[in-house]
Amino acid sequence: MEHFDTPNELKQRLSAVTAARFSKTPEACTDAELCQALLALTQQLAAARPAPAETKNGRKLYYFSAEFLMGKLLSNNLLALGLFEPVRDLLKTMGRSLADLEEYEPEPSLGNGGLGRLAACFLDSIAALGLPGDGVGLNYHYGLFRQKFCENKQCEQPDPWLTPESWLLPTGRRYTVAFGGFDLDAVLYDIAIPGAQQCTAGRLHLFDVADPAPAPAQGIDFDKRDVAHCLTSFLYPDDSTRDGQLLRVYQQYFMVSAGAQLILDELAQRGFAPETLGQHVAIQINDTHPSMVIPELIRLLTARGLPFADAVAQVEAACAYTNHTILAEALETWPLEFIGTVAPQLVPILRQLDALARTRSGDARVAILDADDRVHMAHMDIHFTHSTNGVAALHTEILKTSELKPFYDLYPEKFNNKTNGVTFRRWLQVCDPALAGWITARIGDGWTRDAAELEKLLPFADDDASLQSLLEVKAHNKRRLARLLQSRQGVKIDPDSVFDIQVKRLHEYKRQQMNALWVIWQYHEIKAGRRPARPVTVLFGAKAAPAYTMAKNIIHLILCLQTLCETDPDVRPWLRVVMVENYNVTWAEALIPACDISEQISLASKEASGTSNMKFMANGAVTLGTMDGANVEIAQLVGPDNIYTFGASSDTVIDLYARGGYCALDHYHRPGVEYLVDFLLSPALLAIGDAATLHALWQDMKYKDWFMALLDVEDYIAAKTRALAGYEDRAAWAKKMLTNIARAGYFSADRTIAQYNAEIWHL
Ligand code: 26Q
Repeated sequence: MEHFDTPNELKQRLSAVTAARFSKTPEACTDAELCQALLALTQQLAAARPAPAETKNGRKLYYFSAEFLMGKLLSNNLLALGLFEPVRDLLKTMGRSLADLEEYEPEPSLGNGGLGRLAACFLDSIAALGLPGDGVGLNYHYGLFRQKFCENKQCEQPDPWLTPESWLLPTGRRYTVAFGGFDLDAVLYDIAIPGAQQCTAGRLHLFDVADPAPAPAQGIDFDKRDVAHCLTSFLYPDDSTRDGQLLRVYQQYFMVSAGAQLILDELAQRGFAPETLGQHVAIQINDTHPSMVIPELIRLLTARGLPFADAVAQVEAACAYTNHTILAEALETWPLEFIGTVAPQLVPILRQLDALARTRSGDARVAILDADDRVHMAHMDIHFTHSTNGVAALHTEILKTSELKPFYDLYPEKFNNKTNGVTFRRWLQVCDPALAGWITARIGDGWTRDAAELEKLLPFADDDASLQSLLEVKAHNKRRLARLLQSRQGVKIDPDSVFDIQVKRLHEYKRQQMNALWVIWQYHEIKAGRRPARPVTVLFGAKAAPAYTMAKNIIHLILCLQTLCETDPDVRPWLRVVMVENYNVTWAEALIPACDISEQISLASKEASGTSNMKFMANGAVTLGTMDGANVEIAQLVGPDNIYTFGASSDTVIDLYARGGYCALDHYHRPGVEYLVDFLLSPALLAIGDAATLHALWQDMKYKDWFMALLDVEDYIAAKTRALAGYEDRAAWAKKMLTNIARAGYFSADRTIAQYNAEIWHL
C-alpha cells in the first residue's frame, strides 16, 4: 500500500500535481481540476507499482476479452492504493467531497453489460490476489452509445470517453497485424490495475490502430469499410442481427493477433522457448469473441518451427474457454469467407483443425465447419482448449446435459463450473460506505480481505439495535439516490416508498416486459380502490441494442407507463415508474445500495448467471426471482425465508422448447392475463404512446411471447405481492437483508478467481 506518513505528505503530493497542471493550489482548483489532479496522482502511483512476482512454476495469465467495462476508476484505485479514506478526509478538511469530484470523471463504457463488467471485476481480483496476469482487449474510442429518451423512445448518441485525463499509459510497444491485402500496426496502451492489499499492479493491455479516424461530426456513423482508421472506433452492441459484421471480425483478429505476438514476446523475454507455451502461459478466452487466438497461436508456433500437432498441443494446454450464454442465436458463427477476407492465413489452419476435430468424433454436430462453411467459434474453443466452463452451477449443468451435450459426452473432463463473482471493493466498500461502516462496526474489517467473513454477521440477526440501524443505512442510501435522480434527471421520488429495481440490458429473455405487466396490474388495482400498503417506486435502467426492435418497443412501453402513472392523480401517490436515462456502471453504483427488492426475473434456463443479482444481495436487497442462473445458488445460500422465488423451472422450460409446447395465446386467454396485455391498446396508453409500436408489442406478447412472460406472469404477481407484504414487517425484513449480506461472501470475485487459478490456470 502507498504510505504517506502524514496527511501533510499526501497534501504535498497533490499540491505538486495541481501546481504543475494548473499553477494553482488544491484549494484554488475547481472540482473538475481537482478531479483531474487526483486522477493523475493515482495514475502515477498505480503505474509505479511493479508487476506481481512470477510464481515458482513461472506461469503467466492473459485474460482475453473484447470488453472490459471498467467504470470510473478514481475511487476504486484510491481504495486499492490504500488512499480512499486519507483522500476523503483530506478533501473534507478542504470543504470538498470525493463524490462531487467524481461527477467530473468520464466513465469508460468499453462493454455491453455483464460479460464486460465481469472482466473488469476479474482484473480487480487478479490484482488483489497478487497473481501474475494481465487483460488483453481493444481501445474503443467510443464505448457503448449514450442513451437519451426522446418522445418516450430511446435515441442513441456517441459516447466519447477518451480525454486528456483518461487512464491510458502509452507503452511504446507495437505489433504488426497482417490482414488480407494490407498490414496494420497495433499500438499498445496500458491501464494500470493496482491490487488492493498488495504493492503490485496488473495491466489491462488495450490495442489501438496507429492512426484512428477523427470523431464524426455527429452521430455514431463510421465508415466501416475504412478498416485502417475505424477498426477501434466503436464497440459493437450485443444484438441478434450479426449479419454483415465484417468489421467485427477485423476487430477480433486485430486483438488476438497483436495479443498472441505479445504473449510470445514475453515468453521469450522470460527465457522460455515457444514449445513451452502450454507450461508457461495460461490464456482465458472470455466467450467466443477472442477465439481466433487459437488458430493464430498455432500459426505463429508452426512458423517458429513447431510441428502442427505440437503447436495444437501447446495451445490446447495454454487456453481455456468461458461460455456465457445458452441462447443458441447468441453463439457466434462466422462465414469462412469472412475469415478468408480478414485473415486468409487462418483458413488453412481452420480447415486442418476441422479435419482434426472430425477424427476425434464422427458426430456432425461437433464439427467446426458446417455444411454452409460457417465457422462455429464455440466448437473450436471446446475442441482446442483444455477447459470449458459455465458461469453458474445451473448454467454449467444445462451446458452439459442439453446445449453442449455432444461435447460433454466427448470431453467430460474438460467441463467445469466457475460461478461468477463481483468485486466487493467497488460493489460494497466504494459504492456503499454506509453499509461498509455498519458491517465493520460489528465484525471488524477482516471481511474486506476475505468476504467469507461476512458470515460473522449472522448472530446479529437477533440484535434489534443492529437491525434498526441496518434499516437506517438503507434509508440513507435511498435518500442519496433520490437526490441524485433529482439532480441528474429532475425526477423527485419518495424515499419512504418501496424501491423495486430492475437494471440490466434490455432483452426479451430478461423479461422487463413482465415487470411492465405487473405495473399495469398494480395500476388497475389502485384504480379499483385497492391500494398497496405503501407507495411503490419501480425503477428501471436498460439500454436496447439499436437494431433490436422488440427491445426498443419494450422501452417505449415502460416510458409510456411512466408518463401514465406520473399524470394520473389517483395513481401517482401510490405507484411511480422511473426509468433512468443512460444506465451504466455509475448509475448502478447509486441504484444498487438503495434497492429494497432486486428484480431477477429471467425465463428459467436463459440467464447464464447474472451478476447484478449478487451486487444487490451484498447491498442488502431481497431478491424477487426465478430459479435461473446464479439465483439458484442465492436461494440455496439464504434459504426460502430470505428470497421470493416464482415461475416455471428450467426443466419445464427446456422441455417446453423441445416439444414446441408453449402457446402464448392459451395463456393470454386466462382471465387474469388478457386485460393486462390488452391494456397496451387501451385509450389511456394510446393517448400517450405510439400506436404502431404498442400494437407490434401487443401482437408479439399475445401470439409469440418467445420468452414466456405470460406463462409466469400470474405467479410473478403473486410473488411480488408476498414480497411487498413482507416488507411491511420491518424487523423481519431487516433480518432478510442481514441474511442476504451475511451469505453474499460466496459471490466475491476473489473466490471465483481463486477457483480459476486452482483448477484452470495453476499460476
Ligand atoms: C457478439 C457478436 C457480435 C456483436 C456482439 C456480440 C456480443 C457482445 C456482447 C455478444 C454477447 C455479449 C455479451 C454477453 C453477456 O454479457 N453475457 C452475460 O454474461 C454475464 C457474465 O457471465 C452473465 O452473468 C449473464 O448471465 C450473461 O447474459
